[in-house]
Amino acid sequence: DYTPTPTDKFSFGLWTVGFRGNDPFGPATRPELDAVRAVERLSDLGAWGVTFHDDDLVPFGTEGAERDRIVSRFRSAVESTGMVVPMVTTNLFGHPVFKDGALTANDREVRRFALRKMLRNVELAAELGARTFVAWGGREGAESDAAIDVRAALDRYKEGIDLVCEFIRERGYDLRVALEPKPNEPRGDILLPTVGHALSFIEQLEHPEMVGVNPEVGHEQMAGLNFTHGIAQALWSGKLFHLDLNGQHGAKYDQDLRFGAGDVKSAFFTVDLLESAGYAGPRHFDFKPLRTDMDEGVWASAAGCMRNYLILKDRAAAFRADPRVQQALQDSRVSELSRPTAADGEKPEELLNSDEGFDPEASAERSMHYEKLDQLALEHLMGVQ
Ligand code: GLT
Ligand code: MN
Ligand code: MN
Ligand code: MN
Repeated sequence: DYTPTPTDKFSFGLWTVGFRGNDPFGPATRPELDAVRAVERLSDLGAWGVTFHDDDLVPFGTEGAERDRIVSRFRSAVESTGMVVPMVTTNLFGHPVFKDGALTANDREVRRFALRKMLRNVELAAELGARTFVAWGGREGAESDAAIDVRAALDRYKEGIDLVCEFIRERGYDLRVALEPKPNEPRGDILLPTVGHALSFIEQLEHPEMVGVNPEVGHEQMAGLNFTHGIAQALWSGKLFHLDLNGQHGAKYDQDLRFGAGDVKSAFFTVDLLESAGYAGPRHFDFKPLRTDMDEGVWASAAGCMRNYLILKDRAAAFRADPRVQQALQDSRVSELSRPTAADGEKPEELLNSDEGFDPEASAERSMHYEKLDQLALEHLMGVQ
């Protein structure tokens, strides 16, 4: 009946249900949400985990006893509800000090401050048992190409992530880093704009095995890309450490709709991939409840994310189990792609000289039957059996 339980591994950022509705044209429409209430409500709804930015929990600049009090109050709520903190991330974009970036700010003092903030937050992440440390560099970028030396910025980005990894290793923490790509917003252009850019960057790091990606549905779609293909390549590379599920309608501002709202056909194939590939990580939602709605809408939105995931999981399973689909997949020769192109041990020289009597004209006349296959997917998605 699509009721989530902790075994579904659904997690939410404090900043999602805590979003107060402020946008570039108007202020907050909802009051502040207490972190303990967020944990309790999410747990009641069937969520498994809660994630946060340092500043979501402990307001920027809060130190000493007050900080400790806030953290221990939160930790008690997490423990008493049986929730976990699978991921922690750092706010390196909100305070005006980060207006020109954090790890890649032109001002070196800002970069050093950003790293201290990040390293302190690594300590907190480890203290709360998190296994993934997300790094979203929303302010790492530029509006003018005259204002940034991109190659130097990538050197500094690498230096920063390398220092974080070195710190994790020296402290012996069981923590991996996940970079979150985004093409633009809030900067005109952001560094590491897509999953592909991030995967290539990771190969240049000192400890590439410690770093993966945290792709967000809407961020890839803002760039006009296929999110499902992006996470498929991350899975293929062993780099899908975490992910941000939400909804987006094509190339426009970052909508952060609840998961399933937006491109629902893409969401269907995303869930189909995650479930069939055996992705074992958190199903993390990064969305913003609409600013038109008050408290009950916040929880309807959170519940909707999980319910939509479970409905799509059910639809995807029905799609895979349907004998008509299995026949259609066979007619479309989808599994033939898993067969290597060369024969076992075959050399390119042998392939070059192989004469199989292949007739390109006859082959070109064969239909792939994808229209029928895609229609079956759509009908399962729409609930027509
Ligand atoms: C911010 C951003 C998200 C990131 C968060 C992690 S912060 O809300 O819009 O996409 O996942 O830093
Ligand atoms: Mn995100
Ligand atoms: Mn987003
Ligand atoms: Mn966001």
